[in-house]
Amino acid sequence: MPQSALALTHPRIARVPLLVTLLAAATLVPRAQESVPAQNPRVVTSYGPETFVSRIVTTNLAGPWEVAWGPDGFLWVTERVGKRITRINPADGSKTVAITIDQVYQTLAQDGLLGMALHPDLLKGKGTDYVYVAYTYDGDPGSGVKLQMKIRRYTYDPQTQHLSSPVDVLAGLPHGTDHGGGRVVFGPDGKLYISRGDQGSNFLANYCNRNRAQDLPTLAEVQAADWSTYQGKILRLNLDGSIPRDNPVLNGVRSHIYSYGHRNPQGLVFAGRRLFDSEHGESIDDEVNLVEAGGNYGWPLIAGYQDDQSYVYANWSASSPQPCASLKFDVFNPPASVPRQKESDAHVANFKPPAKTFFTMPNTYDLRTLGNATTAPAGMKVYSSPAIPGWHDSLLLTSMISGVVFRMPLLENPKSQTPNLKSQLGTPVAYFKTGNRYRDIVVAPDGVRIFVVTDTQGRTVGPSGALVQDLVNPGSLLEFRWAG
Ligand SMILES: [Ca+2]
Ligand SMILES: [Ca+2]
Ligand SMILES: [Ca+2]
Repeated sequence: MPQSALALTHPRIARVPLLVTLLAAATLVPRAQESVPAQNPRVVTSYGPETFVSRIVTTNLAGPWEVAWGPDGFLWVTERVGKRITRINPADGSKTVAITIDQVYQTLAQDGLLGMALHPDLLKGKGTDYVYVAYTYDGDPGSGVKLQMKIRRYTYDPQTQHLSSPVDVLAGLPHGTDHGGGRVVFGPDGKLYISRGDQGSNFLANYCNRNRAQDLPTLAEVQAADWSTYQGKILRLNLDGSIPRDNPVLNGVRSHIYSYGHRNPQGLVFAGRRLFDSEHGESIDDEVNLVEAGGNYGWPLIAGYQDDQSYVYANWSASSPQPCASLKFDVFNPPASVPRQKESDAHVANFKPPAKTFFTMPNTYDLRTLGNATTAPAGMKVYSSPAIPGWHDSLLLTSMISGVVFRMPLLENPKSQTPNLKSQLGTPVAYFKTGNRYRDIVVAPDGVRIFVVTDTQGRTVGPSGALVQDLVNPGSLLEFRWAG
């Protein structure tokens, strides 16, 4: 679900304690391709068997976007709209602001202070008490506004409990009015990985902007530090912002680009040495991908699998002879002047199909009456604790539209030559249903407590299965404690 299309609601303070979730055992069952689906799969109807007790840790967070478990036992949260990094005591919900970043420019649904990665040696006395953030800023020094993104490093002082000493790692990254990606993770190789959205190009208000998710930079662009092709990409950087010498060479050029053909990757996480992203589809096919160096993830030529189901690429910016600007955008019925291309006619070198989709639907699925078959995936973390039986080595994925967390077991690929590189995902099992949009998730070291942060506004599946705008716990940090 495109966030730019979401209607606004007034955030309000949560006032109802969450209920104990006692839910029946079942899993999501893929639908047969031949049948005509009668309902939207974003409405989850079955859940995992475990019992969790939930509570509100704190509320009144201004757009919490990233939540990390700090080495100090606090939950570190970025507030997208609040432009600050807040440390929250999980025991009592008390908040300490580590920094407010005044340079953050925020006016829309997908800009502001976004991702954050804590250095693995934070507070280990090694002189690397670093925190990396991604945020949008105004790159135009004059009166105009040029929306751009940067990656910045701060240093944490445990005495003052403040972040200071900013160092810009990489600035001048393109950012548009939609589909911003924005996750930052620290790789096991000591590199930073950044997810970048396609800026919503070829869609909604940006329908006449050519989608650049397939574009790769020239050598001259890289030498000129022109990062304009960094849309719909996963980037890989050295900690000083330079281009790693072992980044993939794409179209003859090495750049920060690690993989491409992404739409709006809002989740990014390492499971051991394997990198996964989650990204929003258009009307169907939200994806979770195993992200590999040099991989092309297909967008906008291919949505989900290369299967010609419920998606045809329509390139609005190439409309001829009628110029795109003279047309009215209609995702279901592009005019004849807009070139269309079937997925099976796309020749995509090194195409990587998704590891999992939410949801691949047959052409018989009626998008007009049943709505987008998407779940709006966001933050991901790996569950690596032995605490909850059967959960060890699972990927946890937050959903905004379905208002659940999906758990997918990480599985060995039986064809893999290398053991212990679990790169396949088992059947998703849903948990934690509330009338909220879950933006990000983290697991406490005890493996018993799982925390999620919620959006302040937007739509989610309500009790009747219809979408509602009245979120139950907007802008909150919620705890789900395993109870057996
Ligand atoms: Ca300006
Ligand atoms: Ca894809
Ligand atoms: Ca497809």
